Amino acid sequence: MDILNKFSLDGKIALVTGASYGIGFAIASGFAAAGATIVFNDINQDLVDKGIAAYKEAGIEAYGYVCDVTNEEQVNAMVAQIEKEVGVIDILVNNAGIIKRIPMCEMTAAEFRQVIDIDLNGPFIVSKAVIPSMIKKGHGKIINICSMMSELGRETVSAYAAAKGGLKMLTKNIASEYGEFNIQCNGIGPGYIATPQTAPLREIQPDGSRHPFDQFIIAKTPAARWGEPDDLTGPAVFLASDASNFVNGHILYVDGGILAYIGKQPK
Ligand code: NAP
Ligand code: GCO
Repeated sequence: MDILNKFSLDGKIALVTGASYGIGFAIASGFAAAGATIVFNDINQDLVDKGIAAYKEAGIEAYGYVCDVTNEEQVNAMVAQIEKEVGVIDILVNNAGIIKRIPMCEMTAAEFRQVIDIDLNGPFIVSKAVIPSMIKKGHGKIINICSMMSELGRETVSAYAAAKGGLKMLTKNIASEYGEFNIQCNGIGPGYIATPQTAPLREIQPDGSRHPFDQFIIAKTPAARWGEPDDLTGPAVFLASDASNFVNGHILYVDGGILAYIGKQPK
């Protein structure tokens, strides 16, 4: 047996949502390296165009679509267009997401709802759109991008933690409800990754020192570093491939050990 073949994505079509840049772009690039055809969406044409150019620069001919994952009509139309222009989606990564860092009692209900809508309702809407064709095809892989906040809370991220905690359980429920159709649904829980979403937490201070939160994360991470988007590509290829056909309803934390560690004692 050539065990590496189990990790091949040759002939597979992968949709990664919100993947013009950041974690989604890295995961899609890893899928391409494993042989998959890459399809992605983002919220406006400018981002999609920039994404297509970035994929092209990386030697990847990606298909890009403008679609807001919270809009069921747009999502259903996008999936139908993908199936017509590219083919049936074999692998879905629900990556699109936002965060709002506001103390809960200062957050409006509208702000809370917006985070839940994108980070939790979005994965529901897109998964619901792709599962019927996966059932017809006889297989499918769904990977939900969860978070440390699927397990832990912290100040100012109430909506995000609620969404990512819900996404963990949506992952387990999709696994439970559709496992019999040879669909595996798992999550990836990244630790703290250096992307535009976390840039505010890593800003160099006026005195030239590292952001206090940056120092905190370094002390909380056994690997003593922020993750890079590329750290997620191997785990994502594993969960998208035949190598994980009996892994279902699992959240794979790719966090450098944060969840295992009480944190380094301050000097
Ligand atoms: P990012 O840099 O902010 O990228 C998020 C992407 O999602 C952007 O392209 C964004 O487009 C897109 N998006 C936002 N709302 C959308 C919508 N309604 N429909 C379609 N696309 C939408 O974030 P990231 O750091 O790469 O994170 C990607 C995922 O990983 C998110 O789910 C995040 O919660 C999760 N995550 C991140 C970290 C981390 O440390 N960075 C750790 C754990 C989990 P716009 O530019 O237009 O907003
Ligand atoms: C924050 C960060 C985190 C990361 C990630 C950790 O403000 O705490 O943005 O939420 O984005 O989700 O796994």
